[in-house]
Amino acid sequence: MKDLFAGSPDGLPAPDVDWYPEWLAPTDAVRMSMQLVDEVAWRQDEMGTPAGRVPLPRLTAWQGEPDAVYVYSGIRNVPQPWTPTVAALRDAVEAVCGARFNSVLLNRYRSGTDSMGWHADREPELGARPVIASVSLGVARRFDLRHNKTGVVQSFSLKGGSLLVMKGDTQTSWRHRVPKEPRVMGERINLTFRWVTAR
Ligand SMILES: O=C(O)CCC(=O)C(=O)O
Ligand SMILES: [Mn+2]
Repeated sequence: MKDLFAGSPDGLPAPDVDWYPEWLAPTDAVRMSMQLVDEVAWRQDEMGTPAGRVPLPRLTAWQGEPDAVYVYSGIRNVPQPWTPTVAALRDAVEAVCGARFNSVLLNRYRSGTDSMGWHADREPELGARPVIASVSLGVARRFDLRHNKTGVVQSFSLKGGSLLVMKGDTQTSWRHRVPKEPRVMGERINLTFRWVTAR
């Protein structure tokens, strides 16, 4: 058990993340969110539940290189070509992370009642210890990371212009979610840049 808590000053496990709360200038963040609303082919996907197929509580899009196909929540995502604002963000994120990304999942939370449930990004095509770079635009939303073994939760407020880089064992040892916050009114767009190995 001791190893779990190594390197954390308060003795609690901590996710392996790099956090840049003010990564983009506020004016750039606002401009980019407006551009993304227009230039991205947003779609309403469905997910299977015991009660049948229901719409996902958010809009999504997938962009990347043509061979970066991957299956997410049972959905086979063939990427759309990079659009200009997404490609610009990809280049900037690659420079900060010192890593390459060949695809991005975009999520558009239309209001606080849109959300994403607990999950880890553990698809085989992402590899064992993926670097996933998460850019947020628009209104701030809570992002929870929960440690699998201890149940410890670390929460972030992912405000517009922030960058959260998840790496190391974050996907194998933790789950994450964007909970519903019914009082939040505005829109949020999140981009998670990934490297996908073609199957
Ligand atoms: O919207 C977020 O901050 C999280 C998105 C996410 O977890 C994902 O795309 O897998
Ligand atoms: Mn995720």
